[in-house]
Amino acid sequence: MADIPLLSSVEMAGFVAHGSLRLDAVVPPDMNEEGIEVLRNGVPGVPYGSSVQDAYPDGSFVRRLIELPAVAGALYSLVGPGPSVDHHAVHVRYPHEGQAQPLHGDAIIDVRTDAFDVQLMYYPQDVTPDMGGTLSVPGSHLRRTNESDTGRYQNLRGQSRLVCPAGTVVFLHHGLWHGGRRNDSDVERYMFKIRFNPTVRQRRLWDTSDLHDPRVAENLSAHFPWYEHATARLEIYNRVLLWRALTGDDSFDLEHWVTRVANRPQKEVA
Ligand SMILES: O=C(O)CCC(=O)C(=O)O
Ligand SMILES: [Fe+2]
Repeated sequence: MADIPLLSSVEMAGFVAHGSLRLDAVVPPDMNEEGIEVLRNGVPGVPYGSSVQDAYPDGSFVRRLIELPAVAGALYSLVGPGPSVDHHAVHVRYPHEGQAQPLHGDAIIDVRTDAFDVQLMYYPQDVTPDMGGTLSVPGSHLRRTNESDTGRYQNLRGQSRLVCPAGTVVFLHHGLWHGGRRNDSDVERYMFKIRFNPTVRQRRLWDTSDLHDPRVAENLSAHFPWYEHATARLEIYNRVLLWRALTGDDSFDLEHWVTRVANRPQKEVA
């Protein structure tokens, strides 16, 4: 995969900790202009499990979007070659609509620890602070909740309300808590989302040449302000499980937490 820029291990570790990866202004202005029109006109649904080739014909806007090198490189690093399309949707936040979408995860029931789907979110316009950018809660993706169970939470410390330049693409782990915010501006805010399912094992699909860079462990240890003192350790624990699955290195650990819990000696006393 020499022709697309793959993520580094440091970036992958950042994704495993945050549950998202943001690529600012990676879509060029002429495509963004076209993109707004495409989203305004609506993008017809495709059957669950469609291949990218079937869902988005060669040369179509969406196909060109996901073939942009930075987008293709990130997608390959996260879910590998040939992902299938779970579903896609155009999300519009309307001017002065008066309410936000409740916080939610898009997964209904999903307890996988060794695989994940990603959601590509594409913003063709500049998203200013009053336009209802997508709110997300860093580090929430491994705290397993079912879809809208988090809807009662209004604000969490350290939450991130997206403000971004036109042409920004964000990749979300399927479990990340998020929701469209209230649009207090005069313009419609557009976003196009595609959920991708991996069709290969998600193992060392990125550029692993920096696998032992100390920033990998540093990124995996990231703390987020909304975490409880004790339960925060469970987030780190779950990240270690995911990192082990992604790298195949079952000796990887942080603070010996997974090692301790994995210790079930089979040796009998003689
Ligand atoms: O509009 C947004 O920013 C988010 C939309 C969304 O998450 C959804 O409808 O599932
Ligand atoms: Fe959503």
